Amino acid sequence: MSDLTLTIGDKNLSSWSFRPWFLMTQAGIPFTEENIKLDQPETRKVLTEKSPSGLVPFLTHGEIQIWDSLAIAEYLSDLFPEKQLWPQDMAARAFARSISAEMHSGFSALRNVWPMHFLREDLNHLTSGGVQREIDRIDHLWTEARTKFGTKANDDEGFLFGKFSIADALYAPVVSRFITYGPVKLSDEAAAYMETMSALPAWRQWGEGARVEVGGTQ
Ligand SMILES: N[C@@H](CCC(=O)N[C@@H](CS)C(=O)NCC(=O)O)C(=O)O
Repeated sequence: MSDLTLTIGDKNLSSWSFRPWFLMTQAGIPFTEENIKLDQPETRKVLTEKSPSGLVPFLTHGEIQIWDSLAIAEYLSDLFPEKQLWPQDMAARAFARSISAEMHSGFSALRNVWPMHFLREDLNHLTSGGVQREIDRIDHLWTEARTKFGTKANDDEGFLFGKFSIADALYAPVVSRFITYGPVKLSDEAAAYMETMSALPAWRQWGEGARVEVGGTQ
């Protein structure tokens, strides 16, 4: 049993939970998963008792608790330096940190108008409220990451910076939204990036977990 416990919300809906779960699973970091069902009468009480922030996700490592997806990612990067969760090249790392921070603090139109529904691929394509502007920005960021860094890396595996990194985990729920509400118009590089992400075993595993949670109804 691992000494790391990641507490998350519903797999179909909790985009913030998806990020550290996907990071740890794809990077091969062992952990115990704890699930809290959101939107239930008892959810607030459970979260208030257990979570430092009253939200999911949070990570427990012995006496230490880390909350908020980006802080969890940084903690894991410190704990497992050999996993190289940030790109090794300094310019690539600066870009990766910038786009991860931009994801973490921004894209509110996309988050509000297109909430994550991991299991759906057929929802209406509503691009009001700044959504299209944010799609364009993400298309630009993914394309720039791939062409400037990803494709130039010796060990390019199709991720934003070649090898899998925290930036990919931060953008995983966006890939899911683009599948759910798409098709969205993207550059060839960005579209290929989506294919890489959604073909991963960790992606499938999250989807299988989501399907079990909803009782196979979606
Ligand atoms: N900034 C936080 C956001 C966490 C967050 O908003 N989590 C939502 C679920 S995705 C939550 O816990 N909501 C509590 C509730 O629905 O009661 C992070 O990066 O982890």
